[in-house]
Amino acid sequence: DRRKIIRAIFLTLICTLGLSVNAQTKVDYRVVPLPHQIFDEAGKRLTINEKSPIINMEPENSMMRRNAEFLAEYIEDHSGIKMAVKSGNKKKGVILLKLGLENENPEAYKIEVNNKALVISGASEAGVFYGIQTLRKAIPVKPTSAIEFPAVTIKDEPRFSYRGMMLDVGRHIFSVDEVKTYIDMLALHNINNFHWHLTEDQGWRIEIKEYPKLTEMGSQRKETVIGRNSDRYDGKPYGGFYTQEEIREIVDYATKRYINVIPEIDMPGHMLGALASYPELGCTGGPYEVRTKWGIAYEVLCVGNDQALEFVKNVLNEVMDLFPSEFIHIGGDECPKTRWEKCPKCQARIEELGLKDDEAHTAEEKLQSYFISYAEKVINERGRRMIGWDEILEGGLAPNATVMSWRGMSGGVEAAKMGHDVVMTPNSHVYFDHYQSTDNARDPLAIGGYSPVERVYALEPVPDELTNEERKHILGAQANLWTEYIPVFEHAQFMVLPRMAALCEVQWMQPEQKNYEDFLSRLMPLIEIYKINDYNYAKHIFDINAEIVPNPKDETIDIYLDALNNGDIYYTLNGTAPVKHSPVYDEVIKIDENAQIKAVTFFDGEKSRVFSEDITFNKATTKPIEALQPVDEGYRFEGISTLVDGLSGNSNYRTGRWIAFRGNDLEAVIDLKKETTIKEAGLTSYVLKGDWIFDMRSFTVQVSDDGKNFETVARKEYEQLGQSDSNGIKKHTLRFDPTEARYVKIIAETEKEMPGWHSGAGKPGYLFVDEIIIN
Ligand code: NAG
Repeated sequence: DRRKIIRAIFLTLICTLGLSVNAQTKVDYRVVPLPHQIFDEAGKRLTINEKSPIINMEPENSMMRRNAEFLAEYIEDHSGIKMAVKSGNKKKGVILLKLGLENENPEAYKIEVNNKALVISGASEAGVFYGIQTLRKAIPVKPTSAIEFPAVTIKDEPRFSYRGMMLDVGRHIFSVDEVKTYIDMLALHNINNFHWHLTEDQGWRIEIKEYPKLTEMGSQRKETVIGRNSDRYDGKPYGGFYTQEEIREIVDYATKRYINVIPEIDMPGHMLGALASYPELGCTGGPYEVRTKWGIAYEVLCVGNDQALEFVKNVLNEVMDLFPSEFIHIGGDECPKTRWEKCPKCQARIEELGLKDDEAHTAEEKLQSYFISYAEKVINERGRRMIGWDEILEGGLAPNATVMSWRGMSGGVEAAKMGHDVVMTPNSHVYFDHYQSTDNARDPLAIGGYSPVERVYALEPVPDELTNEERKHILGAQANLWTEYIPVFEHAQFMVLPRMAALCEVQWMQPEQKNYEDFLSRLMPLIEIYKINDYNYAKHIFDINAEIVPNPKDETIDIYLDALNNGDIYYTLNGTAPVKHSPVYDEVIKIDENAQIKAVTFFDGEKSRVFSEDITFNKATTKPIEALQPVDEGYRFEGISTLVDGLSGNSNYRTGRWIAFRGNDLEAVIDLKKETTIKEAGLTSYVLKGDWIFDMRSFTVQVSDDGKNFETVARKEYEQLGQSDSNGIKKHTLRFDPTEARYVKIIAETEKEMPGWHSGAGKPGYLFVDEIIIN
């Protein structure tokens, strides 16, 4: 009858509408990190809705029960669909979670979807959890009443067993809830080790019952320096710590998410929090105060003092009571030996142990090694393993130590060659306190450095130079978040997201499967998950990406632009703000006179940051240039042509705008391509003495008309830098009588031996240079 027909039409309508809604909420298994194998299966999709339960097939297993609850929570967060969680061993139900996957890797999992069920099986509970993470990330963030899963088989397992992320709570502390959120962020990225840096010069943050003053006094500093160790202080007391109860709560929270918490008690340097509380533990006996500025302090633990060793033993034992972690981190970084050299107790200990300077190590370095081995014994006695920063190699490595390589990868290589385990966390790639863009003026103040998402992604933790046997010692990789310049949690999130997404592909995926472009496309849905969780993330990846290259053939500076969304890019060349009726970029922009390029794109209705760059021409710009002595390998970037690319570097020397010379000199010849009248030549350098970057010692300009015989037209020598000479950008310009030249040679001598007052005394300094100016 008519009513039936109308109802039928109505139902069909609803269904089609429903389907079209669902068609938009497309499940995509290509998530971050990309699963190892995804086999698209022929066959019908599986539809789930609120009537489809999640069934835990291991009813006796509380971890599995919790896994099922996590999945239900995630599905509700993404879609609004509330699914019941049931236990049972009956093969009924739509999503089934089970153990028993046969795989040597305990974190392996498999997902199988056909039109009857979705089964996640794991080699362990953790494996099931990672399957759940993959499934969660595959489900789009969009309210809906049903989700359709294409038939598939996914087989996945991580490359590395150690996938870490560090958080420094010494410089700035974060609340228990914030730390839990950090742990949630780690779980989303399949990270399984949370390295918790709990003690510092600027604050001791963990309650130790036997030493109450550590938190009464050591957790409080009277004020904090403003900016990068300016002479000004904020006058505001700052402090805080975690009670043992809170620590237990956090460890439990992490354990439920298959994250091991590695506590770090940083020793014997970075310990002013402890020394301020118990001055008898230092070489001079104090008084000490909790440090109010950043950097390295001379005051360290007195290793000649038995009481100090007793302290270390007791603290480590209480720490091991709180943290079930196999690895216990003892720090070991940046411990100056100044006090030990003068301290009678330390010298007596050196004597007693018969430690002597030799070619490789000083007696004080060996004293450090003695101390670290002592800590290791305390840790090993409880069946745990010690891990420390790569300085623990100095003076000889403790017998069972694992090394966390932060000053590049060389410490890790050395340790692996000695048969020790290693975690790679090089500050060249994964120091998340470093800048994420070259446009430092528009980013929040950071410690320095430059590690954009792409550089993080490029990290390969296993160095080529290792043999197959040595490679097995590379347990994995970690990124660190030091928080000197990160006072609040939203800022911490901004520093780690989305760099953590790039990190997790380094940690999880096989290197041959990694692909940065592909990663960026898969990152978008992950960012939707950041959004629903209110995670503050950095948006630099949406910025315009520019490649600016000098083209000596056409004598132009060529600009190539692209943006993540492949959307239109609008630009101007005269410094005015680009708008939607500005020219649209469609092919390389060729610049042959001074210009200020600005460009913008639009993304999801949002405007990207305005890209802006000044290009300034002089007679050397775009001209062929040849280096007669090599550029330093570590700071080569695009090489010598950087000096004639029309761009100038800012106060961040790692962006690729500066190149460096070390050990040899800058010696380069520029071909002006025709006889040209010139009367001045200039070169810009960048000085940062603390980072071993010195200025040039002489600057010479020579000219030639055949490129073979050069004649000096100007030369200037410079004094060695003194301790109080300023850092920063230095312009060196030499003027001379107008002369005709086809070729110009620029020679800048580097500092061959850094002065006596410097920590690198006697070693060669870096010379960082940028634009050559010839007029
Ligand atoms: C290093 C210090 C650390 C500091 C960080 C800043 C290590 C192992 N030590 O100098 O205390 O916060 O760099 O990037 O990284």
